Amino acid sequence: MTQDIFLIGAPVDSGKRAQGCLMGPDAYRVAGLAEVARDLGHKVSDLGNLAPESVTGSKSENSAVHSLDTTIGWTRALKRVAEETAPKGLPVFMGGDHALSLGSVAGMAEHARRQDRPLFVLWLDAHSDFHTPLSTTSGNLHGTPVAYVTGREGFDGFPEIKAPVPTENVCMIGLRSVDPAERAALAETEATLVDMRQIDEDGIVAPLRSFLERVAQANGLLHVSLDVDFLDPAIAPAVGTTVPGGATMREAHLVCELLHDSGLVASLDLVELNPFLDDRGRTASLMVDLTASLLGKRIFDRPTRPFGTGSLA
Ligand code: 5AB
Ligand code: MN
Ligand code: MN
Ligand code: MN
Repeated sequence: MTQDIFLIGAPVDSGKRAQGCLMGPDAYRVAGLAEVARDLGHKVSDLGNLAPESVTGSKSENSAVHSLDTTIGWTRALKRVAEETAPKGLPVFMGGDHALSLGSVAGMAEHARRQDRPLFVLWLDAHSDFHTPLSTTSGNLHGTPVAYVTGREGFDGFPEIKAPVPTENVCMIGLRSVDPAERAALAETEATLVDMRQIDEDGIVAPLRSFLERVAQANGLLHVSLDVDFLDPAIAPAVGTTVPGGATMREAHLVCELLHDSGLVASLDLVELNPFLDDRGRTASLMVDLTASLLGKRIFDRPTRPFGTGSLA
């Protein structure tokens, strides 16, 4: 299946204090993301880099929160471009830090609402990113997008989300760093939480397949958010928030291969790459390789088991 793919550069760097993610979109370009997708037969348009809308005067009750105006400005711009692009093909948001997903997922939620289909979110990350601007102690808003898109309180000044993503439609895989406030809030939800221990014990395929099965049966649209720190820092060093004990190269490829076979992916975020911290471009190249797997690159052709038929073990 070939697709119309839209590459959207989003040099968001406001979601945390350490800078460098703004170089992410160009690192993906240099690593050949567009060429790789074209070689797989897709039609690719690079829409260039987006800029944040201008916002001034926003305030948070939490004094730790920083760069609120800029992050709200990015959220507005990204929500709009996601809404405009999703009806035409597959948007790939080249980040930028994970504050990017405040806008990309909000826009996809609006797109899904207009299509009268449910949105599902797969969060591939060491972290749950379930803080609100009120609960965060770091003040770093890249740790908040899942809370925002699921409709938690505390996002004053951010665009309204008319159809928040129900928490039962969220699956997080790769978890190994969850703050106490996030843990308590997640316990009140129906989100599927797959931590590294579960991956070690049961493998990464079983929880992913059962989630994809649910998406297919609901005729859902799937947004995938891939944080570089999902991967083990030994293979993906170019990230500010490294957490040891992450996904291996093969686990990550397998996730992307299954995502491709599912035919369910409607939009993709590539986030948290900080090229300033990279080792001869290897993290950028790995992220491009993973995207290639998600877009249909395979070692050999193989019969794919259909999703949505209830036939999966
Ligand atoms: B990332 C932390 N929970 O709130 C916080 O990298 C980390 O987008 C957030 O997943 C990590 O600052 C955000 C300690
Ligand atoms: Mn994240
Ligand atoms: Mn993370
Ligand atoms: Mn991070």
